[in-house]
Amino acid sequence: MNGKLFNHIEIFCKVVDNFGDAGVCLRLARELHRRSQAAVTLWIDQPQTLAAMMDGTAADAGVQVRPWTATFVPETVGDLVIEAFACGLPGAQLQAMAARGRAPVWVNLEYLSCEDWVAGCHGRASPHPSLPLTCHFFFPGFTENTGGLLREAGLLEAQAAFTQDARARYWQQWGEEEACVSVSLFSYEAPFLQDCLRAWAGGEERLRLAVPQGRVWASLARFCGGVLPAGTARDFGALRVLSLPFVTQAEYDRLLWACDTNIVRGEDSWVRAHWAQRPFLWHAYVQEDQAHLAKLAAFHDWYGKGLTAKVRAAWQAASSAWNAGAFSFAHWQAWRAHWPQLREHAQQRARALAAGAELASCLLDFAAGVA
Ligand code: TRH
Repeated sequence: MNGKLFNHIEIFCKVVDNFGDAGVCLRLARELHRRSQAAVTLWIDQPQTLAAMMDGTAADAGVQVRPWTATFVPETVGDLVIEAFACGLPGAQLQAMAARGRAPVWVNLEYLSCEDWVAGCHGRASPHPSLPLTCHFFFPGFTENTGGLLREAGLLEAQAAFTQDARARYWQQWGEEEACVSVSLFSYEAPFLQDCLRAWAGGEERLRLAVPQGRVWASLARFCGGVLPAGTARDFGALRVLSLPFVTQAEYDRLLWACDTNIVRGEDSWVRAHWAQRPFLWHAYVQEDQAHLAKLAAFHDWYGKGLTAKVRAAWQAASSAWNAGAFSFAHWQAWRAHWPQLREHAQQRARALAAGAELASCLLDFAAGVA
């Protein structure tokens, strides 16, 4: 469907921490605009979090980013209102939605998980206790009967066009020679890495560890003798640590495409790692009640399908160890040995996912269905 059913879409986003909430909402906003041509307003409590990720190209043209402050006053209420991650719409917005001749479609976008219960909850409705409004729960997902994954039009084609030359040019812009194994590292703190860093430095394989500035730098600083300024690199034996600045989302994708493997985290970089079609490890965002461990187990079950027992065991052991804070050089070696099979698997997975539902398109169809 995706026709022009909606003229104005509002998204409300509160940044809990880090970049994922903002990053997902930005992608969603762009893609909703691209697919529906609706004007999209993204209300966000920390617009500065978005600034570094946006590239100011036409993709952002149809998206208006507005600060969501404590003194929020509703403007023209959208005909589709998306509440990101149960952030709680302002009372004044709810009143304005209820006062509209025809109530807007109200969708709560949930966090991504592979767990079985997701399909059962996707699409459920919850009437507001006192206002004539109904909130609909929309769950992204990897499987059928969920809301799918964000994937902008042309993404896989762009990734496929990122050939050896583009890869070499990518590294040259950082003053780097191409010829070595490249690993991007965008995880949460990883103090357990000291053993690996020493082994990489003393190893035979030339390895480039490309690390965007962020939380994991706290764990590297001890080994590197401090945080390397963004844009600089230093060699430690066979290991070359390249410190990168925080770049736009599009540039971050190119980093993922340029690497042989990627260590990602949270929600959005996790999805992008799938589209990058390289072996990857996912550092799950730790939740208070340890709910992330169930998410991780469900991901292992889902992603592990189709891998041979040996490959799966090596990958899963590495993934579990990273998330348990116990990743060692032995995990690295066992996992590293299977990258060719894991790369093939990643390509198959991406193709299968791309044949399924795309989140923005699914959300528009879903909203049209309940309008
Ligand atoms: O930053 P994250 O850890 O974000 C989140 C938040 O913690 C959130 O509260 C939590 O709910 C969620 O994880 C599960 O990781 P994530 O989701 O990968 O978001 C990072 C975003 O930053 C993503 O959109 C990619 C983007 N990015 C850039 O644009 N440039 C960069 O250089 C890098 C490294 C990332």
